[in-house]
Amino acid sequence: MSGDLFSIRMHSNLEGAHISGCERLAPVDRVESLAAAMVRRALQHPKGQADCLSLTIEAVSPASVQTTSLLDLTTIRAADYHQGRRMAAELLQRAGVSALAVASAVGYMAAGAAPGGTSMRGAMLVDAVDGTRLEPDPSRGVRASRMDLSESAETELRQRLALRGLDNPHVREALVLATKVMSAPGIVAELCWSDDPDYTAGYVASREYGYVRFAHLKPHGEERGGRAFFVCRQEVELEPLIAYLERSVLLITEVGEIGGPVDWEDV
Ligand code: PML
Repeated sequence: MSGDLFSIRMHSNLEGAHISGCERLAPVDRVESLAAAMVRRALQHPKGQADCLSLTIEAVSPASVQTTSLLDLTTIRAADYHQGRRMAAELLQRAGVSALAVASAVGYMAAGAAPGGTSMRGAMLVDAVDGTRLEPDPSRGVRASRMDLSESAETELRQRLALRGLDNPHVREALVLATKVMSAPGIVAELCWSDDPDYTAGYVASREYGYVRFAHLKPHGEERGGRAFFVCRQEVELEPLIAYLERSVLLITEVGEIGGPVDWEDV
């Protein structure tokens, strides 16, 4: 990726409820095609055709771009979502999240974390010790934003994911987002499962274990999903943390390991 970058961000709603969102960082010659793909995606989403979508395209100051390496990815075999959630909960605790905070986040996500029991547009911020929710707006949540792969890292990642049968937008976008989240000071771990009814997978991300995915973290057909970012409040103030997640610009230039499916005992 060369030249100045643009941040291209889309989010869409249907009857006031969040449907989809995505974003890229790209040089000017790719802006038009990426923006068109985002509009197509909002209009062809499995949750329904959006009736309102917003697209933001803005230049990014070159001096503000930080670079990093992608988290390593591992898949753990899970027979069903009950087993997947048990293993995800155990992994979160190994990463430093209390059992209380895990139970709190899983409970909110399973019930629909936005007011009215729908999925949030962004993520919950959850205190990693006592499980309280910290995000200022429980409907919008906090969005990890302004991050992407360089073109060469994207090519490399797609080749490595394809070898594992994982080269799809869910995995690519979630891995990039989790990498940004785990680069934030004061974040202990992240839990996510998809709000796409046809996609049952989810993951736990942490600095120690990387991006660990489970094929099933929810039942098929379930629309309630989302993200919880677990925060160590002793390490960080909320305002600068949210500013970092939403506004700092992160370009991922190196790809990590893409490991094959393993059993829980091998983690
Ligand atoms: C989403 O796209 O809605 C979140 C996807 C999370 C899991 C992605 C994966 O399969 O690793």
